[in-house]
Amino acid sequence: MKTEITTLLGIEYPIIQGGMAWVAEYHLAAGVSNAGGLGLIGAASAPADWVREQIREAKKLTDKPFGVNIMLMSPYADEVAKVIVEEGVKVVTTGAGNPEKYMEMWKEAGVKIIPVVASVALAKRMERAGADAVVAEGSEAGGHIGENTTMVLVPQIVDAVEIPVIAAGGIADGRGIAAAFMLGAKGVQMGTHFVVTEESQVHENYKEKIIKAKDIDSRVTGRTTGHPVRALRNKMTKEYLKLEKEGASFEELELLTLGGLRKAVVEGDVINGSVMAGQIAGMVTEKLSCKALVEKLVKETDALIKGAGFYE
Ligand code: TUI
Repeated sequence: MKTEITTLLGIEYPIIQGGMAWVAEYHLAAGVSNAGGLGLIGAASAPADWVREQIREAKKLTDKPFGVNIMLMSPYADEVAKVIVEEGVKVVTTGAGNPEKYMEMWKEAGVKIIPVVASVALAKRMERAGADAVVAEGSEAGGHIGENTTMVLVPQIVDAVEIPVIAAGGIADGRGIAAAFMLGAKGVQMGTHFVVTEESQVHENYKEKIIKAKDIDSRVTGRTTGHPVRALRNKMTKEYLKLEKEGASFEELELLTLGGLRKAVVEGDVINGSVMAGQIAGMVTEKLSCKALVEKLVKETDALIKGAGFYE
């Protein structure tokens, strides 16, 4: 499965693990990198010293490349951007904003830069600013999302830029990966399925909630506040959406979600917490090791890409 992405990153398979807030810590990142993909540590809203420690722990578990995802709304983004350079991290991905102000510093340090984008305009801007690749994330994804689905976003971004495109949102098996390749992507980023791997440190309740989820269990809160977030439906999303319909204030809504992800991931409160997951949760039914999952994905994709003809 050699593509421009495996060559760019020095990895075996073009499968990247999403930099999920609270979820993407060093055990998971190292597990994915050791399996031949690219693991990511999600800096989320954590202080720079936490991120530094995570990077050092990951290095103890893997000698393969791994990356760090910076959530650009974080109050610590400036400091985390520097830690990436100081600790010699090979790859950075960014989310929820425009990373332009850090790109020169990262380029000088030889860090590969892969912004996550949800629009053609930002993809083009990132290419002009010197990005090595982009992740085109469709609205099937979990967490903070854009407007377009993966199916329409990926080919439009592929046509708009020269740099390789990585597809994200709604991918959890070989069929999704093969489909992404058909749309012109050179790699994929997956989050939800990696949440339920053995290496993932999230609370068992969170994993169970994903495994039990059906196709219709996904909700998007915050469309009215300009911060749309996809999560599995529960008491919190129900109350949130009711309040949103009634025209509640930004402050009132924030109060419901504040710390909600931590509550779900760490405490296992999947009733009042925010169980961020992609729409594909309905298809995630088993807990595997990172290695077993990556091997399964590669086998399934290979069979479809190299397999017998499609037509009868
Ligand atoms: O960033 C994500 N997904 C996330 S971040 C996150 S942390 C959070 N927690 C609670 C509430 C809100 C966030 C959870 N999930 N994905 C990458 C992504 N980036 N999706 C969409 C975007 C995006 C959106 C707008 C990127 C840039 C942008 O505008 C850039 C600009 O300023 O032009």
